[in-house]
Amino acid sequence: MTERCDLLITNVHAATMDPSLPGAYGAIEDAAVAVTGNKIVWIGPRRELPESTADQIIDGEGQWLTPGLIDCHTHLVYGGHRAGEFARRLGGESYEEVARAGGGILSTVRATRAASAADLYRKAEPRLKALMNEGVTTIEIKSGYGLDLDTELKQLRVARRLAQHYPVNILTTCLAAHALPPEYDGRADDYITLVCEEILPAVAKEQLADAVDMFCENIAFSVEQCQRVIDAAHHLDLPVKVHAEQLASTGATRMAAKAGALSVDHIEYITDEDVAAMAESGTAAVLLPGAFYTLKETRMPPIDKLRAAGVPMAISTDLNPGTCPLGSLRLMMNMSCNLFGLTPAEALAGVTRAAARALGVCCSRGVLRAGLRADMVLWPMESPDQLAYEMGALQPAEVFFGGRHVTAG
Ligand code: DI6
Ligand code: FE
Repeated sequence: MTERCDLLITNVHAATMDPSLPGAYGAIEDAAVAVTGNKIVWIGPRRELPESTADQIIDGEGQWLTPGLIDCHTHLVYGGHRAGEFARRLGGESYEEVARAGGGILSTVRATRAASAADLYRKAEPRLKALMNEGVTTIEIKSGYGLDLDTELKQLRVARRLAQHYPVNILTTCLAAHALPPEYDGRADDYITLVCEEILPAVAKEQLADAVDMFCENIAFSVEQCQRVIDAAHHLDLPVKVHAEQLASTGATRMAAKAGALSVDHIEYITDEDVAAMAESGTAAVLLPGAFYTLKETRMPPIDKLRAAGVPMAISTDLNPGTCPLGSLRLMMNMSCNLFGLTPAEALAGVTRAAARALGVCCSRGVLRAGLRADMVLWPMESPDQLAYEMGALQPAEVFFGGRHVTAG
């Protein structure tokens, strides 16, 4: 019997990233991929392809096919910019000093509160497109530059609206516990009460967030305050993620792991016990080398220990106006190798399979496998190692979003 599918791609090499296949890339040389609807229905060596007919057949011309890239940690909906702060930091002021002087996150909060939803949408579009143009098919977007009910809702609605207009999956995260708004100065516990009792329930009621995040750091919220946010999120059936131990060791990672968090992000200052706790809970590590680079940090996340413990290591841009105004996930792959010592294959896993884990969507994407979404990128390259190595000239030849061919470039 002849199988029928919507799309058949032949004459490609597939970097499936499927850990059940041999090799770091789970590579299938001279592969074929069959797609029906928005899913992969068959993938394997071309010579094993069952006799098939397809509405559309694409000759991959010997290029490489990867899963669509996933940027699992961004703050790409915001008002204003912080080029002035960049100059101050170049002049010697630290990120913490700028933040404590009322700049940093709070300056973006002022700009985001002042912006209309239409302004925020227009400013976010080129950031989104920059990521999409390099083969990103799933993007997480956080709020956290509102710090009041209306502006948090405004940011999340803009993120949801982007998803309606662009061929990309957008997952949204409420990061209302990002910084203490000026009107709550000296009353952090009261602000956390507002987050738990008003902002999160309103966000959940409108189904505006797929997860809840928090900034657990000496310049932001304490472990105790973050635990309250976690409890409130769980009460609303929302999974949690934590910005943890970027600037100091705080215990945030252990708290997050104990709560079964999807991910802990940054984690430059984690200890051996933290790594063990993550391995036990299945919490993913999200490495953000662009923020490390921008802040000229010197303390590295403990990559060897994470690797040895089998903790999934995702890589993301952290795209935001303060610590990583760098809208390129491919550049982050390169930085994760050069700055953190990941292999090129770990870098690709970090923006596919592990990033899907960090978002809690690994049952639907992140590897090329029958039954998963046909989010795929065809790259004009001879080796998948080139993805972490070669910036600029190497661009996707084709991007498929849920089996649909979307214009690349
Ligand atoms: N960690 C970060 O890297 C960003 N937020 C956070 O909690 C930085 C946000 C900013 O500086 O605007
Ligand atoms: Fe962040």
